[in-house]
Amino acid sequence: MEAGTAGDTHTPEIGGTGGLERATVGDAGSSEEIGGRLNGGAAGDTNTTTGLGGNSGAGDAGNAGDANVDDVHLPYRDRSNWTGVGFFGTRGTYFADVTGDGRADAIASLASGLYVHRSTGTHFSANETWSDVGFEGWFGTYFADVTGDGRADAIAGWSNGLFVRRSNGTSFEPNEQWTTENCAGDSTDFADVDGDGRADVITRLNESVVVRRANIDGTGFGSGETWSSLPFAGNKGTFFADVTGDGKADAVAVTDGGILVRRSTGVGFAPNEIWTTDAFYGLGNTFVVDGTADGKADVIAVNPTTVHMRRSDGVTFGGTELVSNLPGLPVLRFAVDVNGDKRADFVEVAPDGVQVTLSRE
Ligand SMILES: [Ca+2]
Ligand SMILES: [Ca+2]
Ligand SMILES: [Ca+2]
Ligand SMILES: [Ca+2]
Repeated sequence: MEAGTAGDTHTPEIGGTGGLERATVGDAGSSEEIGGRLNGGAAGDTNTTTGLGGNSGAGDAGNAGDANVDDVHLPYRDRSNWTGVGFFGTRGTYFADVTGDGRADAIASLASGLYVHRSTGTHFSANETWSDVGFEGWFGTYFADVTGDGRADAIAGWSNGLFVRRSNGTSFEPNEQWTTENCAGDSTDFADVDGDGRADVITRLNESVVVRRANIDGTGFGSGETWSSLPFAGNKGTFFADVTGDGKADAVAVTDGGILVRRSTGVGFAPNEIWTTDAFYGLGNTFVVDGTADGKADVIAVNPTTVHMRRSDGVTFGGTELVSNLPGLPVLRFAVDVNGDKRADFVEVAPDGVQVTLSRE
């Protein structure tokens, strides 16, 4: 039996695929689905907010020097349309490397299935059907490499467990149940915290942070381990990314009073370290991703007309640098490497297509 979506067979309490979509991104559009995917996010998509950082309040720490910088040398400059036409999934739009070539691909989740447009490094190529049934979770749908083969797999989070459909490079294989535990919390993230090349599950709860590691066989998640017996949260964002460059994702809390890091030891998160003593976050988005290709994730703050970065040197985040003065589009935005040079690029899901701003040296 093709197991289909997790909702169909495993979560009667939620009521199937019509259930909640709390963590699904990009679902603002309500237009007809195929048209939405192929012919444009149109009005629906423009209602999507610029996201995680929120648009209220003060607190952009880094506006110094904008007017005098020679933008020719900025790392993020020209924007180009990688799809030519509007692209978004009514159940979610994602960017992850499902083919294993180092370039993040574009993924649209619709009720009818999962659709992939491969990155060529210069554009997203033609539509491919990777699943002819819908696949989404109640509390979240994710794309991360949990099997360790370099290809991001599809993951659906339900109250009765996590369901994985592994990528084989050309499609998502049948549904597998990887844990029977509820991994929902204040947030659920997938990142490789123990450095074995497989993304693990990180659940933040009111009183702790629980990790379930992907097993060495690539067949399931282990039981819950308490990696922090204290809560961990940033009021401007909480992230799991390798800021120290040892291959293990660390915990990063971005707050309006500074940025805290708890290093992964491989078996837990070490005590808090203060990596910035001043506020640094974006009014549009804040990302903790490697913008410099040194293997250490940096903090990138996207504001309405500027983007700033503070580089990780492995022990702290350095001074604020202007990296782009391209005004951001008021659409869903991602920071992910789409051309395989190890530097995160900006990807904006605009009504007329997916706009990419590549990073460069
Ligand atoms: Ca995989
Ligand atoms: Ca792992
Ligand atoms: Ca870096
Ligand atoms: Ca790149």
